[in-house]
Amino acid sequence: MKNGMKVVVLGGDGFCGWPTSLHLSNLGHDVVIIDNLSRRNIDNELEAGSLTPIQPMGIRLKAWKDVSGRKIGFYNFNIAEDYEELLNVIQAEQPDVIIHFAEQRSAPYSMKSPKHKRYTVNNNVNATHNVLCAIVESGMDIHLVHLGTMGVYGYGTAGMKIPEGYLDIEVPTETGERIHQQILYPTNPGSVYHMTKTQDQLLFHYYNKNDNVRITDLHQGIVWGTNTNETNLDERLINRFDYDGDYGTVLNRFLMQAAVGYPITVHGTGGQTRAFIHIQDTVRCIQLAIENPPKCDERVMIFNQMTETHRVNDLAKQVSELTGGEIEYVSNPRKEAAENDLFVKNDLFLSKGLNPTTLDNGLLKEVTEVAKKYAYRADFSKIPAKSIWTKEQRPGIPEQKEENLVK
Ligand code: NAD
Ligand code: USQ
Repeated sequence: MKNGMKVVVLGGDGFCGWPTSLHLSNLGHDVVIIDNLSRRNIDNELEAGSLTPIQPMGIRLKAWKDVSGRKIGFYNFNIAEDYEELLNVIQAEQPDVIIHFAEQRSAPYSMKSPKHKRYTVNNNVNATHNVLCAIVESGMDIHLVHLGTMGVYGYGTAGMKIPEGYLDIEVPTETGERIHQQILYPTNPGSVYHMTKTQDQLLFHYYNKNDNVRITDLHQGIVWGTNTNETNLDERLINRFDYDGDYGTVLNRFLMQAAVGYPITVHGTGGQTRAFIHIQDTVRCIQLAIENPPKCDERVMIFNQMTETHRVNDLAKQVSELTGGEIEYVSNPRKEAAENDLFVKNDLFLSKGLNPTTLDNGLLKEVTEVAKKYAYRADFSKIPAKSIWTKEQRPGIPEQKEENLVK
């Protein structure tokens, strides 16, 4: 690995992108962020916001300079629409690595209406395609690291652990021979958002095959936690904490709900099993991914970026036992299986030296403490998940009326 690489972080103002940018800058890399602040605009649209008081980009960057003495560059434009600007920045900055977080990442937001479905597809697929196209047009050998999702596989198990991207298959030929092949694991998205990530996979496959673009696709599970070693250095560096029904993810929502005295909203029976990773491990995995790039003629490298799997109902019980929070089983607004098992391989990151942070009570408490500290900023009306997958589903609103809940 080169020391002090030039790293362009697409989506570096977001929940995963911001702590990653700080982590890589802290390691001595020269980091430049591109972000159109669309996530902050979606907060305005939804009249919701981060529980933690995130600072404007200018203040974030100044705080980092004050704390570390290091400068992070910033460009504000839309990579899905401003292709020429993206190409110009790539040519000017000459990055060794581009890390691509810049997509609309909420499944419920992507299912809210035809407008939201179309925005998610246009934004995500064009963003990814523009990056690939610009890398090729620049003529540079740039390693692209993309944040994908475990949801590309669906959450089933064909009686085996989900492999890292590729499935070994045996094809019977007409002569009776059996030929071994590896194919991309069949996709099975559960939302329009997840579907865009399955499309990304094909774009990567094609540009890798045709143009030898070096690509690492990280199939990440649900990220929990809020702060990392670097965001903890100064209050102005604080990371996002999404808790609303569209952007809040399950474990952080449960911890926040318990902390502010709102029922823990388990959808349906809570039988869904999902893969999880702590935000501190997210930034470490991305470090490992850029330190271990694929070779120039290697196929797309796919890692499962997760450390453990849990059933939603078990998480709710664990949070309830830890905090005394009350569980409420609400309607499931999503069209998803009532129950699933999930077994996942994550050998690649373990082999590169990842030492997984597991879901211990200390870390769960830490998130609860952050949520308690900023509980005064919570808007209870934004907590229930109201985006429904089809007309058959009902919003996940607790029976207790909002006004009866202690604030
Ligand atoms: P986020 O919404 O907090 O951050 C995404 C950032 O990208 C935002 O700052 C947004 O303004 C920016 N962005 C979006 N579209 C853009 C565009 N067209 N041009 C420029 N900037 C744009 O999301 P996150 O939680 O940080 O997720 C980052 C990536 O990781 C996503 O691709 C997501 O699919 C993936 N991921 C997230 C999780 C999770 O639990 N948060 C889990 C698995 C995978
Ligand atoms: N759930 C509840 N109660 C809640 C919220 C969610 O029971 O209050 C349930 C959902 O019904 C679902 C599960 O928890 O079964 C996970 O929901 P989630 O919102 O935490 O996760 P998801 O929609 O899958 O999306 C998140 C990120 C997305 C990322 C994905 C990784 O928003 O960007 O791609 O996790 S994964 O789940 O592995 O596909």
